[in-house]
Amino acid sequence: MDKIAVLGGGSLGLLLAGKMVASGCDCELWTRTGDQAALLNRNGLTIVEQTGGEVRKVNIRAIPIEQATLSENGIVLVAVKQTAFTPELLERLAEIVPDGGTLVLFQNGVGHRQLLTHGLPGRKLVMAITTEGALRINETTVRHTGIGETTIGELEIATNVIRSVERMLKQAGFTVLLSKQLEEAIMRKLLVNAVINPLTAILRLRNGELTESTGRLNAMKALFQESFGILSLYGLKNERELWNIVLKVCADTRLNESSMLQDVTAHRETEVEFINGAICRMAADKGKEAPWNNAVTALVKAIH
Ligand code: KPL
Repeated sequence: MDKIAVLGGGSLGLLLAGKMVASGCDCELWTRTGDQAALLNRNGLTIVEQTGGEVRKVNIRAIPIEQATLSENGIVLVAVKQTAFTPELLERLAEIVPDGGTLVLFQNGVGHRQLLTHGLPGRKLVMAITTEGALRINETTVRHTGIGETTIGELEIATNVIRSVERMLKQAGFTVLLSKQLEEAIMRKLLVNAVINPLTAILRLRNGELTESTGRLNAMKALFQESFGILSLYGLKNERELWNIVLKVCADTRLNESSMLQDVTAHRETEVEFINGAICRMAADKGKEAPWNNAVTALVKAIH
């Protein structure tokens, strides 16, 4: 089996790496800081399950990104946010990931595929769209706050790589779907994030609390309708089904703090520019207005 690594010691990175190691996969975790790697190597990684509160500790091999290496056919699950793709990180990835290596991209929003296609030519890029809920409690502990689904798909890639990523994620207990209709899956996830993430961040609510009052539901609906209207100009269909999916994600991840709320609480830069900001740009390209998306983008930036 080719080497597999997860890049990113945030909530999703800890969840992916922890579950894969727990399922017997030989996977290592690349962190951005040496301190986090040292803590994980010393104390192990603790996963707290939402259902039943089961706690599992796994022994994980954590490596600071400066020391990471990858074999020729290695696979990296990239679980850092888009805001982390600094020129330094891209340069480091270009050194580590050889031509022919595979990067599986778990970012929210849009724009990262173009950035990495340009920044890391010759590498295979697989898009992964996930609705798993995860909350980082501290540098070595993650809570699995919502069971979701992960859709993975290909741009230009041999199917056996996709199959081996699928197999490893399934073995780790994740629900995985394969799709060739990636554009659609990306837009569907963009819509879910465009509604849930900024509103939970601005109102400081957990995902489940968003649907608990008429006022909040009205705001969700307005943001949803505007965003769907814009994305429908790019081919997105099934408005009613998608509204139900937004509500279902809130219910399934009700205890989760969205990644955007986690970012504003920790005073980190958010992905709003790649989610609602991207929808504003898509609207402008079609000569349309996007007042709700403009407003939430400005408000989330104002908090940060
Ligand atoms: O993707 C998410 C996020 O927080 O970024 C959801 C699915 C909304 C879970 O919180």
